[in-house]
Amino acid sequence: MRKRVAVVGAGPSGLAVLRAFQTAKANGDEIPEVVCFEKQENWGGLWNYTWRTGLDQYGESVHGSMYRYLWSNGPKEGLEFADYSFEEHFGKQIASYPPRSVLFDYIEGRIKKTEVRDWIKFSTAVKNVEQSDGGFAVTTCDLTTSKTNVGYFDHVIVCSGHFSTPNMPSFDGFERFPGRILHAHDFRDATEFQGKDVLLIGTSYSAEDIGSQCWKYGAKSITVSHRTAAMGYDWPTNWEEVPLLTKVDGQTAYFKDGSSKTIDAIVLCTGYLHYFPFMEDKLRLVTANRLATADLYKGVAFIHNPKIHYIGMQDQWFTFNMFDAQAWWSRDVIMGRIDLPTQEVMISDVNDRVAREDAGQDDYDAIWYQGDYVKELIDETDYPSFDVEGACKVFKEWKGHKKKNIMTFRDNSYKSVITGSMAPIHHTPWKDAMDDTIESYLMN
Ligand code: FAD
Ligand code: NA7
Repeated sequence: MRKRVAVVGAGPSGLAVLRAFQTAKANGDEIPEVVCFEKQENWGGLWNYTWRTGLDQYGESVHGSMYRYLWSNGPKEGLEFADYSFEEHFGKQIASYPPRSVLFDYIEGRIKKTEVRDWIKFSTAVKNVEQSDGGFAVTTCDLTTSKTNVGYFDHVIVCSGHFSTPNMPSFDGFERFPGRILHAHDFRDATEFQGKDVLLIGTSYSAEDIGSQCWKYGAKSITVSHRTAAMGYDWPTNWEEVPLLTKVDGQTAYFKDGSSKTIDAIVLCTGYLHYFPFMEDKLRLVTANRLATADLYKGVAFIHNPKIHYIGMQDQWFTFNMFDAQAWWSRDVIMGRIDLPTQEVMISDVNDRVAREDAGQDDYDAIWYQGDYVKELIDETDYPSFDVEGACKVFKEWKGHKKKNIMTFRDNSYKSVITGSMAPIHHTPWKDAMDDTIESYLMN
């Protein structure tokens, strides 16, 4: 009997899994039957932009957290697929910080040329995964007909992402605040905040980029409130960093150092939860957003039932090529090319990864830690090896460019670690580039 594999989600991680199996098939190997369930109408995960927030037309929670005018927050040279370069896709080298639509085009370009779209059931949400007869019963709902179906699979690969379910703290006075309070997940268009005094809570990528978007599209002022430490960049003059919010009273926000500010809107850039309500309790990953996730052997196989794999559940420096490395490894475990050790060994692997991450001192250690992880997986599979060290160096340069000037870092370019060619400098500085269409971006 051919094995059956269920894949939850057709974002970059799910598509990496489909690509891994399709590559094996193209090499003449006999592969399992792979069925991918995707609750949206199209693939691409977060890169598949939606204007919707809250619930969708079927009453499902909206997955999308991306917004209009979003440009890559890291250089594309750090995420390039080793088996499909940007040059192969676009027919030329392109600048280093593509807008969302350009990256979406690249993601789907690799997979569009294959038969794998037929492996995906779109508008189909996975509602429940539970153990059954040594395998798994997977309950899905066809959202267009509301019909439920149960299928049986030998393996389930969870690729449902973890930047969709907001972490939503509350602060004193929120219930009476006269303006808008939203989470980064629901932020869609910075022009909404033109001429407004905006308060952001949080100091990571969402705060940095949503603040920058609001600044670029004409907010009157940006105030960023931190719990642990300020971001410390050399911000524009109408931008300030303040300690944690203590309360709001009417339109006045008060901070821990006793200072206050009049504000029009509050954006909670307070991160996301790993949320898998469709997994039965004993199969559900429970972890913080970190590089060494809890309970995943090699960052992929769930130690309490290693027939369940999770892809892309780490906090991310590396993205698309790390998902590929994980997908190839997962495929090879399922196809019997890689043997799993005893549970004891798997547990000690997880503990060792946690200890090594904890021993790191700073972001640079974190980048190299994740780079080493990507290398480790690639070495165990036939995913094309690439200069991971070079990608780490690109991330290091990127961090230097951000430190130098947070509003111009996207005007830099880097060398591809896949093809060795240098990216062009984009034709318009990011702060002046209001047109984020693919046509405009490719005009170099
Ligand atoms: P996702 O992209 O989240 O895809 C998961 C898929 O699973 C979705 O299509 C979803 O509909 C589907 N799904 C979920 N639940 C179910 C279910 N129950 N049934 C069926 N289908 C389901 N990374 C970068 O490399 N560069 C960037 O510039 C960058 N910017 C980002 C900006 C924002 C605002 C956010 C939130 C993230 C950003 N990321 C960026 C990181 C991003 O996580 C990855 O690039 C990538 O999208 C992760 O892919 P994924 O497939 O793991 O998850
Ligand atoms: P992150 O990277 O998880 O960061 C979350 C931020 O929110 C971080 O600065 C936290 O501060 C802060 N936070 C969390 N809870 C609170 C509370 N209760 N009060 C104040 N501050 C809080 O999430 P992002 O959304 O920025 O980034 C996720 C992905 O989206 C990323 O990959 C990007 O590419 C886009 P802390 O430092 O812990 O004090």
